[in-house]
Amino acid sequence: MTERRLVTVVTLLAAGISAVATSFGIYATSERFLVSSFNRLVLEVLPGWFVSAVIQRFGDLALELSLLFSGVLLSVIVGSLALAGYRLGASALPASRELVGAVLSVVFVFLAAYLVVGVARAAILPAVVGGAVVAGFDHLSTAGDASADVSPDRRSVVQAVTVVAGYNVVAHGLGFLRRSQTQRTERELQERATRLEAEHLVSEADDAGLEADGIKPLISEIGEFYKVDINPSPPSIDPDGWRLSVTGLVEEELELDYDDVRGYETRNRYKAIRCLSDDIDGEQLDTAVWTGVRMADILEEAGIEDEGEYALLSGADDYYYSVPLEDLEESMLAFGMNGMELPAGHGYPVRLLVPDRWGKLHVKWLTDVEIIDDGEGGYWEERGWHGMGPVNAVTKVDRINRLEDGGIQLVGHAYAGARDVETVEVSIDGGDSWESATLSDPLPDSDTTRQWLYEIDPDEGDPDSYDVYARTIDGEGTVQPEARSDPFPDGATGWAHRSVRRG
Ligand SMILES: Nc1nc2c(c(=O)[nH]1)N[C@H]1C(S)=C(S)[C@@H](COP(=O)(O)O)O[C@H]1N2
Ligand SMILES: [Mo]
Repeated sequence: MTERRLVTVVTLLAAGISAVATSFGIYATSERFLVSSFNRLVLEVLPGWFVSAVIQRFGDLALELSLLFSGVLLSVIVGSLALAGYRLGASALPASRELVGAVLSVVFVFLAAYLVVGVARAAILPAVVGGAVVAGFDHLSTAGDASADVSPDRRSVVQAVTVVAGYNVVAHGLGFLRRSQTQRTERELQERATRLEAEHLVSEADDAGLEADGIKPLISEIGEFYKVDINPSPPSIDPDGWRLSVTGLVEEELELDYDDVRGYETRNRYKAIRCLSDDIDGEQLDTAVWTGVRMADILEEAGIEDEGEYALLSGADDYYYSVPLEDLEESMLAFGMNGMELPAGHGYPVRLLVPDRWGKLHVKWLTDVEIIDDGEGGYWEERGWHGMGPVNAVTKVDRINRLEDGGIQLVGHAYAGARDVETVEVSIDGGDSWESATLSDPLPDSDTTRQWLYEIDPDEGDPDSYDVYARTIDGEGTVQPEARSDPFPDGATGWAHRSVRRG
């Protein structure tokens, strides 16, 4: 390469890279950064199969790589235009070659940049810098001689390159600083908004609740929420090393890290969980506000193949369940509970929530989702339990309060899965006659508990003790079955029963 040609290449690259770096320094992550917009154009031109293959192979890195590629390509294009503009201007009016050349160079780069970003303001400075660099190089390499044909002054060019390199370091540094700041603020803002919303939901539930001594709150505090684990202590999981893999009968296997999972659209929802081993009078039923993402969004990204019918869900403790995919349509992967990070005991970093199903399907410390064609059941089925279908309705009595006016107040809560509690009925005569209890306002989400309250006004003619029953009627009009059964193997059934003294 001759020295002149070398100077041409250096000029071209210096102008192009500096123009692009200017845009990066100012606009960093936004769409106004020339390379962001240009990269979109490049991705549109490339064949879809190629783009998705690269993304599959390189993940997040693919985006960085394609930005780098687009950045280099755009620098060369912009540099060439800057140089072409300059040369055209310079040869048109040799008398004032530097001025006219620089102006035309700026115009060329401006037009190209404007075409790419579509915002005139975002094209101005990169164009000015591009034109200035070309003019500067030309000025230096021809200094001391009016003719453009002499050999360039090597030292001047080296100096110019140093200046341009310094400028690029500063511009890139500024861009990267902005980029990391914006990313951090965006993430913090989003997290804060989600946490605030969840906290707001917790306090809203307070307003929906009834006031009575000893009544179980609609939302259980984290320390009060029941726990059932197959191991004495929860597996401790480092979120940095944790991965959620989606494999099996999918079009594209996924391996998501914690940030990936949190990157899907976040939702908050109220939801109760009840253990299959919960007795009619047991305490393994609680409601919380959960923050997470929709399982369906993740499965959609993976793409379920036609034969895929079930999802085999495994936790880090080797606990597992296989459920029909229909059951996961409205299910959620939760990473937050009552506005806090999901606690270790409840499945940190991520647990499953399945509407209308027993707690056992709510796999904690989830690590694997494998799409399979058959085979329902899991850990407890191997131990003789059943209950893959909807949870049973249940009515709990929390407390019997003796009021000052002589009245007897029964308070409790009820749950009927996603059918929801429509009415709680109380009988004080052994089930002959029934009256509706007062209910707490329904929470805005289905699959949640409601509190109830019922007052007996004892009468002289009443028996010494009341034979009290309480039962739930769900949103489909189904009355909670009367027959008593133990939790094993299908979940407890039967009305709540108390014998309550009159005085
Ligand atoms: N990985 C894992 N997930 C699990 C369990 C478990 O032992 N390991 N227990 C299940 C059972 S039987 C129930 S009732 C619920 C309880 O959830 P909680 O402990 O958050 O209340 O989690 C379910 N998910
Ligand atoms: Mo359970």
